[in-house]
Amino acid sequence: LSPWRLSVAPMMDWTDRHCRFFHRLVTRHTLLYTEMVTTGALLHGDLPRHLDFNPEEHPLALQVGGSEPADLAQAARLARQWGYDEININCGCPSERVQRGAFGACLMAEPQLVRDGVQAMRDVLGNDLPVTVKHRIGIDRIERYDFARDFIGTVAEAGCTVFIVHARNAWLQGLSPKENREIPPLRHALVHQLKRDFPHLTIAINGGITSSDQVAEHLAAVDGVMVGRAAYHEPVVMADWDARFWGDGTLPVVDDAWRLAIEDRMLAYIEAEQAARGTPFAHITRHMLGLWNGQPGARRWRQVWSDHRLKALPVRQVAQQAHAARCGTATLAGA
Ligand code: FMN
Repeated sequence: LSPWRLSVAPMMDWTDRHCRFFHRLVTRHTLLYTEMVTTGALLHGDLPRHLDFNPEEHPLALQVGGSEPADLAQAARLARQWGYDEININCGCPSERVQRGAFGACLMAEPQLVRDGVQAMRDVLGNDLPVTVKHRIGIDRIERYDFARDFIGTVAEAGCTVFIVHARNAWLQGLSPKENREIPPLRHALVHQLKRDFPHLTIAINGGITSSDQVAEHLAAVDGVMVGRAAYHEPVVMADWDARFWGDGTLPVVDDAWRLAIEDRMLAYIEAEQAARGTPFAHITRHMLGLWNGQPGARRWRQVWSDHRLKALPVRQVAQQAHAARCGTATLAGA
């Protein structure tokens, strides 16, 4: 099976190492991505802070934001040194901050520069780890199919064989990045067409995919599916992925015991993190708030975890309070 068959999208501020550890408990095989790390941060910043991860997180791809081939080459060296399984270039982010750095989605206007960046990274890496590109179907009002097709064609000249395509134009002006995740409309069919035109390349689709049935439909047309917000907000969406898409195990029964087992492993992880690094539990539990969604009392459970008055308590005590609240047996939180 292609490693890109199914993945969780890179999401700034969301898919940090704690979030990835949590997702890994739900799906053993799905490819996970880091948040975007800029080449500037990798050249001048605190490397362990940006790059460290838990070995459990594999398979794991590092996403970088940058455009200078020499800087991207250095990022590639670091990705290999740190033990990542893939390095991915962000050619899809429309934020103004990213545009000032001249990378992200505006790179789609400069396919030769992306090609040169990929080449520089591949010169460093050889076959040690793949260099992949995540991009949009177009920028601003450019809606021609040729634009995306020619972008891929040019970047593939440097030996990039994996393209993850967010099926929506990036608007470099007039929308916030958040708005640009809903506007303009998705065009999934365009990504399916890219696969038909590049049968030898790995083409993964991204954008607005929210259920396993939708994943299955897209896999009939492309090589892979990347899911972002749905995986984050409703982690239970990923519960059947190992069995259904990776051929591992039987479909789990997603009941209270299933949720409690994952939660229990997270509590052990939180205790270890607190002991090793003093990490406040809320930095970790904030990624788990969707775990009980759809169950009675889920909102009350979330409220306890978000209650700042409880932040000094031992984490297992907070967990108990959260479940007492969920089951309606609690008195006042913090009491
Ligand atoms: N895309 C990137 O390529 N790099 C990022 O760092 C990144 N950060 C994001 C942060 C947030 C909070 C969200 C919601 C999205 C981000 N994205 C980023 C875009 C997602 O990777 C994905 O392309 C987009 O959300 C569409 O997929 P979805 O509809 O499945 O969420």
